[in-house]
Amino acid sequence: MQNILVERYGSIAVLTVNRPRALNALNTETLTELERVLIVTGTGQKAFIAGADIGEMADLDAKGAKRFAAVAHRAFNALDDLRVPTIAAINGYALGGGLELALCCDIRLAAEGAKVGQPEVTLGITPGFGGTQRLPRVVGASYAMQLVLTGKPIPASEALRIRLVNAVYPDAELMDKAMEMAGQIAGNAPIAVQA
Ligand code: DAK
Repeated sequence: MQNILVERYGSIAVLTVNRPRALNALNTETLTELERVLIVTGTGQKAFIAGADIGEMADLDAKGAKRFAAVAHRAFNALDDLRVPTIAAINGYALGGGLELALCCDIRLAAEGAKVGQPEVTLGITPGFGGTQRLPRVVGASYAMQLVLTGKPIPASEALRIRLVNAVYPDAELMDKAMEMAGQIAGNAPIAVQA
């Protein structure tokens, strides 16, 4: 596994999406590597995940697009269904498929410098990895419509205001805060937490 790094700290696992060259964009290889984790984050200061890999998508025919979406849906549903609590530590851009992946996590924490959005419409496509369903469940139909229809990303402060993220921290503190929360959860009775 090169595109996904997994580090374990006792009972906490941190999954880092690791394609800094492409701002951690999700290609088929990365989607296939997605595993079971507690904290999900991206390599570097700039991006959590900048979206599905636009370069890979550009060459897809209809069958290929269907396959690409199926790989993503399998990976994202597995994350969503995970019985282990999951925290997205949004350390930078979470756009398109990146925000959709964060939406599969139970809890979203963001760095001050992060920007989140569903810019697919600006590319002439719609969110394809579950955002049309999961986003309105979190922020309500109206804000979901705004994000999906304008395609305009919003800063972390605005994401907090509409409760898309639970908390915003200075960039350098995000991982410590995520680890602290993960530690609190991991310290609780596992069966109760799973239930
Ligand atoms: N895919 C691939 N490469 C990406 C990328 C992406 N999503 N985002 C960034 N990169 C690459 C850039 O191409 C650049 O590579 P080089 O040119 O250096 O080789 C490198 O990362 C650095 O990016 P920038 O030079 O652009 O950095 P900036 O700071 O200037 O800008 C940015 C950062 C995040 C604002 C910008 O990179 C950007 O706008 N990126 C694209 C964001 C985006 O549009 N994401 C959503 C993608 S669509 C489906 C339906 C829909 C979908 C999938 C399937 N089905 C029904 C099948 C769509 C899903 C999406 O996620």
